Amino acid sequence: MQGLSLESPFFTFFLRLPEGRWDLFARDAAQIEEARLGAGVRAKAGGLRWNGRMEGAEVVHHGLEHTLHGPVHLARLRVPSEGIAFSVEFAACLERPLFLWRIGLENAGAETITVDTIDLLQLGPAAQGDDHAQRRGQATPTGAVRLHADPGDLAFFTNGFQSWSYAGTLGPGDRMPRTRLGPILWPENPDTPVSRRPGDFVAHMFGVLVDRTHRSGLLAGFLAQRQAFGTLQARLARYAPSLHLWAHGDQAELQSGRMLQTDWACLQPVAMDSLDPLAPYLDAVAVENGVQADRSAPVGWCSWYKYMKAVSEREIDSNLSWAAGHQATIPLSVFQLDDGYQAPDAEFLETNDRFPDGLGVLARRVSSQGFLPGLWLAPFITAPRSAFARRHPSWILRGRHGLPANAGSTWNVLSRGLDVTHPEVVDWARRMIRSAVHEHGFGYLKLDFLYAGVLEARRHDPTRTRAQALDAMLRLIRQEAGPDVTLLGCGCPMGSGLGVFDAMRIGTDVAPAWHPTYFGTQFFFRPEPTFPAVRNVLRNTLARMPLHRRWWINDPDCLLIRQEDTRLTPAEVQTLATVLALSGGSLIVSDDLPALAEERVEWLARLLPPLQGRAHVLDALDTDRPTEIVLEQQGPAGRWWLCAVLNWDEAPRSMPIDLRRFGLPEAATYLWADPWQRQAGVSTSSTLYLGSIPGHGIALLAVRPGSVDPVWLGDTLHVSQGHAVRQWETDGNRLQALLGMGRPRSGTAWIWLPAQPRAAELDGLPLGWQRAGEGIFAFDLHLGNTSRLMIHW
Ligand code: 9PG
Repeated sequence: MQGLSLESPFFTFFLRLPEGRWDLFARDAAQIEEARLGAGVRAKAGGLRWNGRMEGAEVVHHGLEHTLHGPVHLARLRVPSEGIAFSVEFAACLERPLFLWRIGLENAGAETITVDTIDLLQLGPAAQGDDHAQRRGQATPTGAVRLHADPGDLAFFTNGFQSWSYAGTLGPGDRMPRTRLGPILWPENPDTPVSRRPGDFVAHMFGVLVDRTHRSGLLAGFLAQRQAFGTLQARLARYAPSLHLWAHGDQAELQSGRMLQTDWACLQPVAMDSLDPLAPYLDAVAVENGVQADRSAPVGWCSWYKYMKAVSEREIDSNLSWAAGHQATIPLSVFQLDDGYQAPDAEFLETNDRFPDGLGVLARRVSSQGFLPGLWLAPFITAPRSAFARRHPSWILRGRHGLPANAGSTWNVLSRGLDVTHPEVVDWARRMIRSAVHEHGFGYLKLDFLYAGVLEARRHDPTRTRAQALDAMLRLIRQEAGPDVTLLGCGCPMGSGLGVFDAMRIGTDVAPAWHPTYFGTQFFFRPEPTFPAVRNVLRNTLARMPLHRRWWINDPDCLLIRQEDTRLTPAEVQTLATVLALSGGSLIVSDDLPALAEERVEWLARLLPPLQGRAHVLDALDTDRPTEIVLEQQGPAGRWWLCAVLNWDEAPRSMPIDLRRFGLPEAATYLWADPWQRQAGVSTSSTLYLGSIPGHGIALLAVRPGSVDPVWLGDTLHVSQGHAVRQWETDGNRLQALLGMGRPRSGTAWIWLPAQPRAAELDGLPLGWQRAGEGIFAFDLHLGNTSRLMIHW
């Protein structure tokens, strides 16, 4: 058989020529057979399809090459076709389990053509009634993807198009979550068919097909979204699943002699039970996009979820004074004004009469109190009848028939998107960023509704795909802002934010209710997958946890910790607080700070500073209601594991905790503490059976293997349950420890001791204790910046 092959320690690849079909065998895992490429373009004379055949293909290169992703075995082919020269590259990474490929389209004819889709992977039968597939001439069955010789229970992890879009794992009986609010809600990625059939799913940029029985899977996606947005369609037919991966050409014009090359497509075999199953792909994306996610997570306050559009200077001031007055115990750093300050006919950064002093004065006031001033901007969206829209009709994105493209019903009107390829829009956006940062002094910008720049529409520059248009604009924004400003992307097509944003919203808006609620009712709204609600925020935060500190700092949206003006039960607030804390992402509280009850201030204090690292969600590839989260910690008092178990049910539930699943080493005994329930214990079994977890509640345990020496089990001082310990020394029957969070803190600590204590002192003063379990003693501590603890037994 004619063809070409590539080998790596992870894959064997074979391309048949001239058919252009290819096979990929991952070691002990997924197999792909007879995959093929394709492309659709339009010329004056009509549509043109390349069905992936490689007649007359010339192999331009076949050998070792060094890339950003390490050494690869690479094959580069040139495939002439009617008027188009395709260049196709396949690369097997030698040092990581990644297989990469991409397609270039060069217009070799004299006339301009437009690009429809570029198909990188077509496997399995097309879904019945799948117009999209039919349009791509793909109604006939093509190749196959197999995860296991004897297929088990399949599922699909879908990544949503933009920040607010659904992300999570769905099974064969599930339907692709979609809104019932239609065009009222923001538009999703255009040109993406969303099937109503169970087991038929789409994902954006990447998705993962898994076999839940055999615990293995296959990730397919793109390493970047700079050239074209990418979509993955999956159908979970047990014996003949389908995968289609394509790049959106968006009808961008390709002039004679011009080339459009897709971002790298990527396949990665997935071991579902490894702690970090998507790591090779996620790391490669970071490298490909030059991401540096080394900043600390933003911690602060945001005006939106308490005041919404009615926010005024007075409320900013009262919260600012509270935050300044509590700086010693509640160390916040960012203070961000959200939507609601703009003048009704604002062109630029003019404020309304609730902000008589203007933004510059406000920013200076925030800075002078020691905070980083933050500002919300939505540079690519406008209300249809705004003065702004009337002044700049040519800036508004319009569809084929000249009607304005719908950007969703943002503020109770169907809003409009701006053409980010229009030089005047570019200029205006740059001036606005420059002014916000360099004239007004905002060091933190939340850039919102960014998807509105990539609506399906005609553009001033018709040669750019939507992805290219947004990419260019966002990079200019970063340039204007400068490297030091913290940029948060929101409502942003996920891949476009890579290498631009320090932080990225990774889910829908939070709200002071578990389920979607509108004007006090859940009726009709409750199933909404992306309507503001804690449930929806938690789902996306858990699903997109592994992106954190790889692609950017994840922003799970704000913490609502208030006790009033909320429908959240105390258990639900604890769940939100715990998941946000474990995510390690931005920690922005959005309450009326002076109105917080003492207990809630105390809960907030425990979350600061944010945890380092990135938690693992053990069942995120199994379900969109994952229950198990783990984050390993280390400090002077040794190693410990933060293990959280989430109860999605309304009713209380007891949930056994299998510590081996959480990665704890074998041990004769385990010691645990549970700060929310204020309990601690010893277990001789590696499965913990605690009392029941409240409805929508969470158990957050610090777990450590037992020892013969004293053990710090956990505490209510900090969510880490151990970082208050600075030094920990045992000498005979005496423990000496240095404790402190660098600020005054009070709380309870649970300590295991080899025997009953005889005396304890904190900073030289006698300290009492209570027995809290077998060998476990609870100490109420009032710590200074640092304090000395001494215990005798
Ligand atoms: C300000 C808010 C907050 C929030 C953002 C974003 O479809 N909608 O009508 C819709 C409205 C608001 C919204 C998302 C969707 O929220 O996520 O944090 O900044 O804008 O208007």
